[in-house]
Amino acid sequence: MNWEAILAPYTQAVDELKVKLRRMRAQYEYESSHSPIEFVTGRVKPVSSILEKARRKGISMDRIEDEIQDIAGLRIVCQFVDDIYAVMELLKRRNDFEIIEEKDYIAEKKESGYRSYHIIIKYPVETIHGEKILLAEIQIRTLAMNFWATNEHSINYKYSGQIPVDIKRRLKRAAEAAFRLDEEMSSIRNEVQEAQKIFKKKQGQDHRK
Ligand code: 0O2
Repeated sequence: MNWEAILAPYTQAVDELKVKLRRMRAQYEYESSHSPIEFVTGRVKPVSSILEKARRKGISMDRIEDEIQDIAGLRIVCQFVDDIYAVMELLKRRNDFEIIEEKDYIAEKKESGYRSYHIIIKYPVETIHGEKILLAEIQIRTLAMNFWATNEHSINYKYSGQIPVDIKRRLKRAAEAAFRLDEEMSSIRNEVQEAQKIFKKKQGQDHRK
């Protein structure tokens, strides 16, 4: 299989979507209002991970692009849980892609303790052979959820998915601690935001000195 050719439109989609989603944050900055988006990352799934997922899920080579929905993956990280739903509203209003699936792993966390909001979108890219509509996954999560998921992902990789029981238990406890952190921060959200506004204003003043 010519992976370079297959993945080229996905690389294009990730590049385009990173720019578009990052501009959303920039627009809030121009307007000096709180951005529900803290930062945006994106990646194209490595070929080895695509093949591993296909093998694990029994997906044949000719079905990979239809059934592996996260070959193009974007991640939007927010400060507060409410921001996730604000971002979802913004994404639903857009005309440049269609949301075809929503998975709320915040309301219903995964067995591992994983929390995040996922959407699958249909996104059109312009290629030299015409338009290609492909699938991409956008994960939306808080900084605390991201911290947990990044660490759990590394541990999972280290143990090839067979995490020892004791570490699994600790990870679940850590997931609950991250959840409580999000709850506590939400309860003092106004304080945090006011402090950040004051800090930003001061930074602006210092910059002009
Ligand atoms: P990557 O790129 O290494 O992160 P699945 O059957 O669960 O593998 P499915 O059905 O395609 O996958 O969709 P799901 O579970 O909605 O989303 C899969 C992606 O969500 C994963 O991608 C992770 O990025 C993230 N994710 C889901 N569950 C967990 C979890 O328990 N821990 C962590 N850290 N991340 C999770 P991949 O395929 O792992 O790829």
